[in-house]
Amino acid sequence: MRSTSGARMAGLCSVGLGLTLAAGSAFAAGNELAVNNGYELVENTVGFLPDAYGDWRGDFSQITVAQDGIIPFEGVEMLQLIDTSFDVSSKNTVASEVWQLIDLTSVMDVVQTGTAELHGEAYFNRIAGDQLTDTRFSVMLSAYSGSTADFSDMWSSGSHLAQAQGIIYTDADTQTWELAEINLVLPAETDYVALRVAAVEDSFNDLYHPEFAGHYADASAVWLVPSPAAASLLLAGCGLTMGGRRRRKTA
Ligand SMILES: [Ca+2]
Ligand SMILES: [Ca+2]
Ligand SMILES: [Ca+2]
Repeated sequence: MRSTSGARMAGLCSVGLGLTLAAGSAFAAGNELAVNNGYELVENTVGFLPDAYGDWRGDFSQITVAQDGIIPFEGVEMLQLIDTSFDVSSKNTVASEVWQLIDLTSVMDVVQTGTAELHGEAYFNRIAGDQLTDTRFSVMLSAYSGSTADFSDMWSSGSHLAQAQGIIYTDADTQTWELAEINLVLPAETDYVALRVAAVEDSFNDLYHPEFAGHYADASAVWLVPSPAAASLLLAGCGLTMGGRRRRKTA
């Protein structure tokens, strides 16, 4: 029992060290929790809602190379948000949303302390357009308990444990990408997180395809940040473990 507990704490200490080293890194290489966050692997992004990890899915959208005079923020592909539903039936809503469910297995030890803080971000850009061209985008993180297979029910009923949204209003310059970002402290009972990127009709509620004339997302990333509380907890834990070892040595 003692060795298992010690091994678990040693794991936490090494996780804490990794987080400290990653702090301040722009793209947090090696700690990225989202899959295909730069949309460089072409996949079908159209469906109702995802029910498994690592699958971009949502409203009518596509992964594309540069177009409309817009060059991807990173790599050679980006996500185009096109309509506010995943089929052609209803356009009377105002957000084109694409989701990915985030697997927290690699950081579950930290999540279970109840102090883990996730950072979510995405870059957005759009055509210049005119006064009817929509400008608003957002990135959202939502924490859930239970199975990813139940995500659509949980989302529909608003049954998240915690949620945060970052909103950005984009400019008319196709050469610049605007960053939306958000941090969310995860309740200890969190099993998985949903990342949502969205374009929103804030200028004109178009009822016909395409509802968005040239709206894009790229570099949609999620990583764990070391909150001061979590860092203190981890440092205290590491100190206690080392002290315990020293005491045993001298005994
Ligand atoms: Ca990309
Ligand atoms: Ca821009
Ligand atoms: Ca609409």
